This record gives sequence, C-alpha cells and structure tokens, in this order.
Amino acid sequence: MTPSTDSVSQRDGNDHGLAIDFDALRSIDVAAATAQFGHAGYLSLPGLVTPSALVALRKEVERLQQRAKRRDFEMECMGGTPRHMTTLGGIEIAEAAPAIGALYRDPRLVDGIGRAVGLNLQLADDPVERHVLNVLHRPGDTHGLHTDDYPLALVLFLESPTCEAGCGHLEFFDACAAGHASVMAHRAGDAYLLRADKFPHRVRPIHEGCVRTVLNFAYGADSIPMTKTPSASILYS
Ligand SMILES: O=C(O)CCC(=O)C(=O)O
Ligand SMILES: [Fe+2]
Repeated sequence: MTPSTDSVSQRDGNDHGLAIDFDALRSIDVAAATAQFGHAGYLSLPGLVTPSALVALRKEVERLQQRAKRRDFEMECMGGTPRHMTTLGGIEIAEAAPAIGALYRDPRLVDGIGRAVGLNLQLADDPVERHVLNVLHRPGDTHGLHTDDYPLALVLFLESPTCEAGCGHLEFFDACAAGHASVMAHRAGDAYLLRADKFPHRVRPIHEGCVRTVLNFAYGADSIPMTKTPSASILYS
C-alpha cells in the first residue's frame, strides 16, 4: 500500500485538546536532528508528551483498553518472533478516541516531525496501522523483532517501566552494521522517531509488576516506497 496523498495543509483539526510540546518540535536543531536520524535511524524526543497531555492521553487510553485484545503468538512473516502483548488497532482508536486520530493528523505534529527527520511525511493510508496501542503488562510480555511497513514511527510513551532490569527497553539493529544493537530507555512522557521499515526493532520483555503502554503513529514519506506485509492486520485486527 502507498502512503496517502493528502497534503498536510489540507488535513483537519488542531482541536483535540492534547497539548503535546509543539514548541519543542519547532525549536529542534534540524541540521543535527536530520544528520542523527539519517545515520542512526533514531531520534529521541524526551518529554514531547507534556504532563497535561499525558493525563489526557492516559484518560483516552483507559477507555480504549476495554476494547483492546490480548495477543500471544509468533509472527510468521517476521521470522516467527514472539508477540505477547495487548493491542488495539487504528480503526477502533479512531472510533473510540477521536482526539488521538486528530493528534495523529495535526499539521503541527506531522510537519514538526517531518522537518526534524528531513522527510515530507504523508498520513498512513491503512486505517488499521496508522495509530495503534501496544500494552505490555504481564510478566514476559514482549513485542518481538520486526520491521514496520511504514517508514516512520513516532512512539509516544504513556507508561514505561523504571526497574533496574531494563524491562521494556527498545532495541534496534542497524541493518548495515551487522549485529550492532542500540538499546534505549524511555520514560512516561517521552517519545522517539524510528526509521521503522529499515531498522529491525523489538521491545525487551518485562517482568512482574512492570507496565509499558505506548501509542505508535505511522507515517509514509514521499521519497520512500513501501512494501505491505500482513503483520499489522494480524496484530491489530
Ligand atoms: O513499543 C515500541 O517502542 C515499539 C512499537 C513498535 O515497534 C510498533 O508498534 O511497531
Ligand atoms: Fe515497530
């Protein structure tokens, strides 16, 4: 599937009440950020979700969790890697939490992150994959190694383990530097951008008492062709 062709300026809606830190996006050092993202495939956006947006998003997600589905299986199309998590796909999120859909489309967000990574972004045309909820909450829960279909993932942390064991850390691999893994810790309120179609990534398992809740926003980019896999429809339908 190809990215949607609607232009950012035509998109609706800043009226979602989710005041994430758009100023921080505007004040990013673009040259440094694009260089880092181009090289590492990753850009950290600590504190992008302001304390008030965190409260509001958690309220939305609390409602969504009633609809979320438990998943325990191996994803064949991603090398049989494990999925032990509770998820909700974009169609249900759009229905039950329209504010999250409006934030996903907000030109201040889309243009801000696009500028930071030097890409002209497009909204994902797949309503299932465009914004998803991933919750790790049982001992051993993990989101196993995979790549995404869409090139850019923006991951927003609503809850994140703070234990010493590294539960829920993001691990991603540079396909060009065989075997080199980067490991990143994030706190609630943090966000990151990942070149998710190119850098295989996974979330390390959590143990008893840890909870990790994220929203993942997926975007296409004008210059990057994509290959659709069945993984999102398996995990989020
Ligand atoms: O939870 C994360 O940090 C990564 C999420 C992810 O890889 C995905 O939803 O495709
Ligand atoms: Fe991913």
